[in-house]
Amino acid sequence: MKKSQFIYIFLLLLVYSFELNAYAYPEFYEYSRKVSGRNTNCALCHTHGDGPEGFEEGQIKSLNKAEMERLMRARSAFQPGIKVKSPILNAFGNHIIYKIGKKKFLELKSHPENLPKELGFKSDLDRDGIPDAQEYLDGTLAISKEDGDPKKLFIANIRINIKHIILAILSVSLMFFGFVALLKGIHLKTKLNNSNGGDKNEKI
Ligand SMILES: [Ca+2]
Repeated sequence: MKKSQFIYIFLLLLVYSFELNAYAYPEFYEYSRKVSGRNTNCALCHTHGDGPEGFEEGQIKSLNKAEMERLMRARSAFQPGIKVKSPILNAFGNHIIYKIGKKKFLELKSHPENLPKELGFKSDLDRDGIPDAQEYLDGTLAISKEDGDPKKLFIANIRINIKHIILAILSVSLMFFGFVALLKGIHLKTKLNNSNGGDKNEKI
């Protein structure tokens, strides 16, 4: 057996042993589901909506050697500040590991309500105006700008486009006042013409 094959099999066994003890951490999406009332699932943080266990794309048994190594690097990132790119996690899942580290993340399993506070409300991965931590509480995807609380998306869109909205209102207002001024001008000219016509008739 080649050395690379041996390493690959070793990594597989290591990952599977981890999986037996830690399957997708449902505590987090269950908490999100409870507080939001939305039907959230593993897709909150994982590449695959059914979680990491399985043979499909984004699931552990489909990973090649390079992906397996990335997975192991992510799983050993116990301290915060380590950039990871786990193939079974989406950008939000990877951001959680980067922001708080795997150690803190595991501690939060018994207190998933504290995850937003630990993450903070600055990061907005999909740039839809709703912070990642808030999307966790809302049960929406932090990696999809189409997925968000409608009212919050509406307000966020107004904030993002406020300059364009003000410019549009100003343009419409100017057009309106310009049109009114034009009508007044036409009216005055017509009145003046009628008045001049009347004077001429009187002279004749
Ligand atoms: Ca967002």
